[in-house]
Amino acid sequence: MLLACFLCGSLFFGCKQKEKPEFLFRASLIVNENHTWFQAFEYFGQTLEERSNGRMKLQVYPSEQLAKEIEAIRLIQAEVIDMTVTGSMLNNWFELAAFCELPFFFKDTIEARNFIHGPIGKEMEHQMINVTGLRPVGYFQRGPRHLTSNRPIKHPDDLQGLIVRVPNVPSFVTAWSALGAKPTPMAFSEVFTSLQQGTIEAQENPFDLIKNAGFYEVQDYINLTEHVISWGYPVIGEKQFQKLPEDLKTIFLKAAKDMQAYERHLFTENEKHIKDELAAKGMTFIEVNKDAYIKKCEDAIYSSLSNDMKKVYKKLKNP
Ligand code: CS2
Repeated sequence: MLLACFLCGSLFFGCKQKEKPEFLFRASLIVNENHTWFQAFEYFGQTLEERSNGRMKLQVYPSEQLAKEIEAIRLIQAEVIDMTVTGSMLNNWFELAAFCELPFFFKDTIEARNFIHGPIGKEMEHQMINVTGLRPVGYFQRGPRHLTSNRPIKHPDDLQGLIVRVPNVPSFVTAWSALGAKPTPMAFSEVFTSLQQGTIEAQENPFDLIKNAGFYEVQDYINLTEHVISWGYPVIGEKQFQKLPEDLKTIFLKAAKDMQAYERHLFTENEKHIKDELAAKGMTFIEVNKDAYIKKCEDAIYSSLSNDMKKVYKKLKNP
């Protein structure tokens, strides 16, 4: 082995070059190795390497090991790392990103998809590149977000004062405050321990993340609030992307397209049994009074928007 490396390194320069890629990307994800995003990124890495003959490689870091979501965005901007999956967190940089996860806004994934492919979705992608320096290279559809807790919460009146962890996204804080809870922004990787220690009492996420992070060990109920229909964008730093020669750019974008299709397949398959799996882990599902939830927070969400955003909101609600 040593001899082989020696020969390879000193005699056959080409062989050594193959080991060290021209472009090594590092991706930071919030999820662990069992999640569809991680598996899709691994697949993406293999595809990049194969199709570029080893000129491009990808290292994928799970569970916020490399950085929390908001730090990952900053590290990509600083060119320290290269990729992540993000969405509404970008609301901390530009307003339009709030639509990625605006509570009780999209009714279903069809509405969400029309938005993504429509003019405002395109404008959002444009702003992602120009304002935040992150280039979206596809999107991952997500399941609806639900509230988990240790007591049933059918009606917003049941959640008075409940300490609910939310991602660090302004519209979540607005919505959960209006509903009567105490929203606490926190990084995803800190949620499990905080639930265990009781510093927070509840959290909200789609079924896949509830399972992936093992929240069933510390939460008994899933209140079927479906309060957010959303998606996430796999992104690469724009500066990093622009450093690629044209042939590698083409390979990169095509591989990203294939990753999106692969993830959609994994996601669709997973959604078929995820609810049963969570039930088998001991979680109880609670039907909620969704109208009461909507009524209690929609005015607050609308009022928190800027005038420009209010116009977009109205236009999307009444096309
Ligand atoms: C996740 C995030 O932290 C969480 O709860 O579900 O992906 C969240 O949706 C985002 O911050 C999106 O940018």
